[in-house]
Amino acid sequence: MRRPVRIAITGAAGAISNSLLFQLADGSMMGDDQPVILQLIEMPERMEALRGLAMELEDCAFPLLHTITLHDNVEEGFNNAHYAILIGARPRGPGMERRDLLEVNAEIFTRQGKALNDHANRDVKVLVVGNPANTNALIASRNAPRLSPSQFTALTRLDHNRAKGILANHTGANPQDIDGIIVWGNHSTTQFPDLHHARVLGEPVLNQIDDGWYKNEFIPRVQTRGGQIIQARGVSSAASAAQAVIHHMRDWVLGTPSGQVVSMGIVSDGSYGITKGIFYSFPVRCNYGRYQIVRGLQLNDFSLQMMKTTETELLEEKAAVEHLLPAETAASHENLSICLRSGVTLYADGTGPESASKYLTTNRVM
Ligand code: NAX
Repeated sequence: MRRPVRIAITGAAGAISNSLLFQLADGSMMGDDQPVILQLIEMPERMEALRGLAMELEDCAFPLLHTITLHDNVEEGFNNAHYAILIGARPRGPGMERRDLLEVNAEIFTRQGKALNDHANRDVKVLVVGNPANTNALIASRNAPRLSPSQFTALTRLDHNRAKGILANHTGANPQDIDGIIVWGNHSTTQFPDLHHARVLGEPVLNQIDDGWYKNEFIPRVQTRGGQIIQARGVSSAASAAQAVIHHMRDWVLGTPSGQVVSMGIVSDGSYGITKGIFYSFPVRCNYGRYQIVRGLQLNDFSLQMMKTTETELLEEKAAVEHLLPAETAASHENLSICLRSGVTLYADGTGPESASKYLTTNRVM
């Protein structure tokens, strides 16, 4: 049996976690030979609900569930975590402007970035789910100077999966026969679900669907899907979000299936002309625990315009929280090459390369 890995989850008693935790415990994310330690984090007033959820997890008798720990603060909850899934965030309240929402969440993610920096495993992989996810990822990452920006990601896989599901339904194809969908930009209504590189069974999708349907129905449907679900259900997407978290982390850790492209919110290195240092959803492939942006795609004027719109929104979000971003981490986010770290895991017991750092210097690309 392999050594257990530590997975920290904030917002652990919420709706998304309610679906997610059972999949984490049954091996869906890390594989069916990887034991897990779940470090569950909630607000103090939700600890009793969290205790109930932990009892349910125990009652499933999952062979891979090594330990569950419960925490009412992130400093303790992130201790030695190899993976951190940041779901807890403040929802928009009545009369709250978008700027207010950005500000209250900025405080939460500033603290979480610092706690990851100080307490998590040096090679922690972080996924931000709580909204506004891209900008929350930026804030957390900018507050973690010891970690590489490439260790932080934002969830746009739900948008990617939504695009695939809706397209599969429209064309009658099986979702597994569709590849090359890209979601560019922000996890918001400005995102650009791009089908120009998508194929069904190897054939370009845009040859098989009506351009009017693509531009006037498909794109807005994917962009506003979250709102449509809230309208219909009265609450926001939960099970599909949990599934997307599993897909995102499993691909990052275990690799994307050969040749497949997925969408991840990651720090921009300037690819495709996107401003460096913001968290933007790009097409990526993953292997050996690292992701790489798919390069060399031809983009037409329509795509470039759509990508610009969502980039502009992210720049506005960044401007609204600029005063909370430490100046000392600006350079590392805009010049990735000076701060990338290896993907080697350092265990809390001191084994790992740090003890041998005199002989081992690592600056491998993550
Ligand atoms: P819930 O309201 O059901 O659960 C959130 C939980 O987080 C609550 O139990 C709350 O007590 C806890 N929490 C709040 N602040 C916390 C903090 N600072 N530390 C620890 N715990 C904290 O929301 P849920 O439906 O689970 O959604 C959670 C977040 O995901 C929301 O921000 C939501 O907007 C966002 N989403 C993001 C998606 C994405 O694709 N990126 C899609 C789904 C979802 O809308």
